[in-house]
Amino acid sequence: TRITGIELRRIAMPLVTPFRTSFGVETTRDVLLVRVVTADHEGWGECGAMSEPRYSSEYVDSAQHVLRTFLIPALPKDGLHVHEVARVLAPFTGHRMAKSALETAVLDAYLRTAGESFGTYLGAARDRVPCGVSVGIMDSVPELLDAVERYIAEGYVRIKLKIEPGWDLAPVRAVRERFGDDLQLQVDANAAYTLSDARHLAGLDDFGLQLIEQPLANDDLVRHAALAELLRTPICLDESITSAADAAAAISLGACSVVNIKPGRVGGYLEARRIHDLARAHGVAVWCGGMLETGLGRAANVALAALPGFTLPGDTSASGRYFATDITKPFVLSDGHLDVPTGPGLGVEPLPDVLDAVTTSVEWIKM
Ligand code: OSB
Ligand code: MG
Repeated sequence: TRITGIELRRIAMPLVTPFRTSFGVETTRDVLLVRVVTADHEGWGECGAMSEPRYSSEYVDSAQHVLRTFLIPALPKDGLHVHEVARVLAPFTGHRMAKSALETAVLDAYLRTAGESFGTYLGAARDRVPCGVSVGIMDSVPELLDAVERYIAEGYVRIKLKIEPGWDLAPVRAVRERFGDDLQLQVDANAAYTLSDARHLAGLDDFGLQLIEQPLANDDLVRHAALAELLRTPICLDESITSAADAAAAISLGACSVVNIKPGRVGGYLEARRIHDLARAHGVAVWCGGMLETGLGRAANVALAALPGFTLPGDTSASGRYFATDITKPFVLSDGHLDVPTGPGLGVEPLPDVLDAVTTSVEWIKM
C-alpha cells in the first residue's frame, strides 16, 4: 500500500501521581505519536522515549527530529512491506524507540487493512494477560505500604518496587513483612548500583524476590555476569538489552536469567518477538515491560505479552495506573488481567475529543 503521509503528534498526559525512579521524576507524560496514513487506512505507533535522555539516550524531541529528518524520508513511497521497515532504517544507528514507533504505525496500518489483530499476527497464545505494577520511589515507607495495599486491592498479581541506594532493603523488607511471602515481588534499580555494591545487594536475597532488574550500568553485561555469581536473586536485564544480539550475548555470558522485553527499547515488535523466541529456546523467562504507554502502546504491549514465552506478569498495568483519562477506551483490570484486543491492528483507536484536548503540536509529513 502507498503511504500518503505521516503525522507526528505530541501529546501531554498528566499522570495521576508523580512517578519517581532512580533516574528522575515524571509528572506529565510527553508522548510522541506516529500516524501513518494510507489510501484507505491509518496506523498508529507510540514512541516510548521520555522527555529527557535519562533512561536511555533517546528523548522525545530527538525522536521527532530523527523521524522527520532521516527515518521517514528513507521509507519508499510505495510498496513498502512491514518486514522491510527495520532493514530500510538500519543504516541509521540507534534511535530504536523512534524506529519502533514508525514500524508499529506501518504494521498497524497493514493489519487494519488485512483485518488481523496484533495478537493474532504476533502469535498470542492466550486472550488475556496477568498484570503487574511498577511502584515508584516514595518519601516514606508508610506511604509506600499504602500504595502497594491499594494496588493489591485492585488485583495486581505482582508488585515491582523501584529502588536506589538509600531506598532498597528497608522498603523491600517492609513490603514483605506487611503483605507476606506469597506476594510476587521484584525490584528495579534502573542502573543505580555498581559492582562494589554486590554485598549490599546480596542483602536482598533474604526476601524471596522474583528478580532484580537492571542493577548495574546499561552497557555492562560483563559486570552483570559477575554480579549474578554473587547473588541468589535472579538478575533481569532491561536497559542493557537493545536487540536480539544483545539478548544472545547476555544469555551466553550468564549476565541475566530473565529479560524484560520493551518493544520500543529494542526497535519494534518484530525484534521483540525475536528476543522472545531466542529466550524461549534457551529456557530464559521474559516479561513485557512498559514506558507509561497510552492505550495505543498498551494495546500492542498486551498483545505481545500474550505470546507463550511471556511466563512472568509484565508492567502491563491498567490505564488508570497512570492516567485519569486515556486517549483510547481505557484498559481496565479484571481479576488482575487485561484482555488482549481482538479488533484489526491495535484493536483500539484514539478518542478524537480526548486526543485533541491533550495535543500540544501536530506535524504533517507528506510522502
Ligand atoms: O525501568 O521499567 C523501567 C518506566 C519508565 C522508564 C523505565 C521503566 C519504567 C517502569 C514503569 O518501570 C513501566 C510501566 O508501568 O509502564
Ligand atoms: Mg526497568
